[in-house]
Amino acid sequence: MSTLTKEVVAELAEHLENAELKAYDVTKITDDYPDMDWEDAYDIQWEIRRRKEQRGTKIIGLKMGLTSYAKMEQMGVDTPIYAFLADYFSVLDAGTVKIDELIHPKVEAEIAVITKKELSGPGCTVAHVLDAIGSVVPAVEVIDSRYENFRFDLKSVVADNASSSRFVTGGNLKRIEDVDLKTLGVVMEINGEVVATGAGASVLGHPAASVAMLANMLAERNEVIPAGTFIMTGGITAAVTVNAGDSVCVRYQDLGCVSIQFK
Ligand code: OOG
Ligand code: MG
Repeated sequence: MSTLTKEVVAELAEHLENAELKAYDVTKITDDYPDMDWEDAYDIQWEIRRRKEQRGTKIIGLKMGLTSYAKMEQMGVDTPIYAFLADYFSVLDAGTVKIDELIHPKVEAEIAVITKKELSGPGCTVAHVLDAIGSVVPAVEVIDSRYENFRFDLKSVVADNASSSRFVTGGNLKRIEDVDLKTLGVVMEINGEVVATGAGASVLGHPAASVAMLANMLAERNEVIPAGTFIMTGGITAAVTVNAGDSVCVRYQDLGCVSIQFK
């Protein structure tokens, strides 16, 4: 049940999208709308998506967030959420992100998949997902909450497109048959120093469970995951703050490295 009017949803979408596009932080929207609910929060996110598409931006994938206990603990929340990925979020492997285009970026190591069959909920399971995934690819996400000091509650962060801002994929692509998503290890290095390590199982016990949850959440809005969708399954480790001059490199077991520079 929504509680906000269409006008307020449109206003909050514009407010949060402007903060994203112009890189300034804002107070969390639940301070002004404490009674807003989940549906309101996703309505705002979908309105931001609609605004971007209307301007010609392409939506090139989906992501899950807050799917690992490390992330939930770091952010003080307990429920995974989803968001969309716009074309201009994508950065080339070994590419550079200009830090002044962002507010207070952090990086996360993630496992991404590309589906080859449509997935729909309710009732989508790990088995359905494993059957629908074509390939697995390493990804690093740059998140950049539009909220002051990265402090938010779940509804505020859902409305803010789950802090999405940039991402990079690279390394080697593998067929799902050739990867054990659960034991797949990752090592994150910043300027040559190991800052975080983890394995796929940190993501809801199995990264495919994250995709199943996405299909089931989308079903609540009568949406499906079309075949050919790129999906980031969520940060494996806690997110790490980056500064200008930092060089981030994440190594994935059998899948090579993904790197990104901040200037
Ligand atoms: C929300 C986005 C979380 C992930 O992978 O867990 C996310 C945030 O922590 O700002 O992208
Ligand atoms: Mg993420």
